[in-house]
Amino acid sequence: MVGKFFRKPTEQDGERVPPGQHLTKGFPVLTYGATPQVSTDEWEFRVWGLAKPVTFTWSDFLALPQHEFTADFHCVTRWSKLDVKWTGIKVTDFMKLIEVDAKADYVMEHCYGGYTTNISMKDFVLEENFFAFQVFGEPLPAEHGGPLRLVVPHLYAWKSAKWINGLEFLEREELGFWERNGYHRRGEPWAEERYSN
Ligand SMILES: Nc1nc2c(c(=O)[nH]1)N[C@H]1C(S)=C(S)[C@@H](COP(=O)(O)O)O[C@H]1N2
Ligand SMILES: [Mo]
Repeated sequence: MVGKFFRKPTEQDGERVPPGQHLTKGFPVLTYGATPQVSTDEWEFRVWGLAKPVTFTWSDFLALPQHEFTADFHCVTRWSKLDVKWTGIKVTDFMKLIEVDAKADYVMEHCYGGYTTNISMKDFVLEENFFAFQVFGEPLPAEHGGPLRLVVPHLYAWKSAKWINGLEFLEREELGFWERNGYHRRGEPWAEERYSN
């Protein structure tokens, strides 16, 4: 679909657009189901499974070092948006707050609203991954996952859980919502890991 909202990659950014993707200048909203409305007062974030169980509040998150991130965003439905500007907290900084069992090789991301998506520890615990609470200098709108979402730039955006409210650490891989419904367990855009075999 190349038209009003989509443009062909220019030569310059062409090498940043994974195969089978089109650039969009807008910022489409891709949500399965209703948009949860969660205030920062009631917001909680839980850790469980192969980790010491603990619950964090909004102020616990805001107390962590805050950074600006610029990242490209690739949806498996074939749109990509380059240079999204986010503000948030590094996954690696958050991980310093929790005690995870050495046997935990996988993580299930849990969200308000019930969405889940799975990721390996190798793909999750990276300097470039972050929890975002602002986009383009504004508080993250509810439709884009506010108050807080995960962003995992190197995988398709369905791994970037909106309204994330928990991490479940696992020894063996389990499948999240889209992964149980035919999508790839990992979802690396450059390898076009779109669907499970
Ligand atoms: N909780 C939750 N997170 C989600 C989704 C969802 O439906 N629910 N959709 C995913 C998909 S398929 C994409 S492409 C991105 C879209 O993010 P956006 O709506 O901010 O563009 O969020 C991902 N995270
Ligand atoms: Mo998506």
